[in-house]
Amino acid sequence: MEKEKFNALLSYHAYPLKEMEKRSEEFYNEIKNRRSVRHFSKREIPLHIIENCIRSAGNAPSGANMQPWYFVVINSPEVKRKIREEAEKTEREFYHNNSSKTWVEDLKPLGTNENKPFLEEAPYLIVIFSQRYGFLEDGTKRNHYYVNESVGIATGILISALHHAGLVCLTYTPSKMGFLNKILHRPSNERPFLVVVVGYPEKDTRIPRIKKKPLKDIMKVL
Ligand code: IYR
Repeated sequence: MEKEKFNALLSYHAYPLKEMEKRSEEFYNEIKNRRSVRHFSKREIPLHIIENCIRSAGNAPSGANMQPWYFVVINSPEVKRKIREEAEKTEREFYHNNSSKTWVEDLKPLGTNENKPFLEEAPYLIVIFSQRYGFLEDGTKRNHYYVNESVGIATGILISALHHAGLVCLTYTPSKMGFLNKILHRPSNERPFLVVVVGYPEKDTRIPRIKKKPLKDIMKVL
């Protein structure tokens, strides 16, 4: 290892076991209360809170540290309206024409349909793009690696950061997403990955009666 190219890990902080146990439990107790919400209050949120959450997401690990993500934050009513219009078009197709019966059936417990008023009601939409490749200074292509894994991890951190800040969100995947490049003027090396709808929950909002799998069903120790 060429030592001079590496830094000391000054930011690492070890805790005594008792403290670690407590912290892991506290984090679980906080994150287990995260729920996706589909009805948002129109109350605005200062942009710098969103910026901090995206800074957290941008700290995610990624294949060869290529950081193959881009976040478009939308507060403009006009842009939200365009997104809603196009999203509802593709969802009408999904729910009424094209799609697999089983898929639509599997969504019944969530109570979703082709109407997406939250796209205009929530104060922010964060559209996450994944970059299939990047560019060097001279314009030549630069490979990106494990793009979906990397952007998925960054998205998970973003969702956790929003929840930690006291906000709610919805991870929304329009049935077809190509229109997002057009409306948001993103280049062809970028693919829409996910829309994160962010805000405060609407007063008395309801959420689906769903359960998370218990630990015994999601892990084993060898
Ligand atoms: N995009 C549609 C359908 C949909 C698909 C999945 I997978 C969900 O978890 C929820 C909905 C919609 O958002 O209505």
